[in-house]
Amino acid sequence: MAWPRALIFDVDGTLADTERDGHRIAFNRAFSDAGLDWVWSVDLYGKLLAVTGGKERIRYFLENFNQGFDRPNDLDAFIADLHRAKTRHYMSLMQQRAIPLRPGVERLLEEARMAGIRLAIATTTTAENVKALVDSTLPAGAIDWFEVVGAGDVVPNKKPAPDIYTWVLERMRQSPHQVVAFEDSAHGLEAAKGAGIECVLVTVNNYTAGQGFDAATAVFDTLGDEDSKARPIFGPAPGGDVVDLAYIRTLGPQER
Ligand code: XBP
Ligand code: MG
Repeated sequence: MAWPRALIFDVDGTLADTERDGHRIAFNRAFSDAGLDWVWSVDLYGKLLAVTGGKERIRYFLENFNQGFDRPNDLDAFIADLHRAKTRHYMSLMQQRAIPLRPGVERLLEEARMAGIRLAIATTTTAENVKALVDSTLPAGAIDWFEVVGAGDVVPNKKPAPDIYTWVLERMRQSPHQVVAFEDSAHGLEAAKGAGIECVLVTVNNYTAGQGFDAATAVFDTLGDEDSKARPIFGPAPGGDVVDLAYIRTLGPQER
């Protein structure tokens, strides 16, 4: 049977560099709207990325970086409200096309579609945010390229827990041995591996470049495109200049 059967993509940091100039800005706008004097700098945000999920990240901030804050009685509701406002700001940033896709993402998605390889998403962010990013960066209706979108709170435990990958694999009725996962972070890699996915390709970014990726199949700076070669950091290098299906197929079980 042809391998791989499906490609499963993380979103934040993998499809696009959304954290620093997307999510972080949206959090800060939501804080400001709520009359809070919290400002998440680029450096602080890097520390807060230790925790995935926006609501979880706000709570982690309060527990570790803002212990003096006079908490409201219903902290859960307070965080949920802030997070809803943050999602609105994030979606409006996407509508302004604030963040492009990373090099090679659209190329590989198109190649997989032409080859009849199934596509899916496994992310910690909300489904609305995924759609807003896809709508702003790919042709109209491209959200339907992804058969399954596993996002946000559909599972109780976010990455590095394997739950979101397991959820997506179950809905696709796909064995983890037949898919390739694309990630940008150590948390994402751990989640994919935890769900039994053997082939995980990592493209690092400024926030994740220093993390440990020994369990990855290969690590690159980007997937590479016509005018920007994929630079291999770890694992087998592609024969060509980009991460494409010809390269991915060499990573399949029959070749190992
Ligand atoms: C993404 C995240 C998310 C986003 C914010 O991780 O950690 O928390 O930063 O999204 P991954 P929400 O790329 O591993 O999925 O605020 O919508 O939760
Ligand atoms: Mg990510």
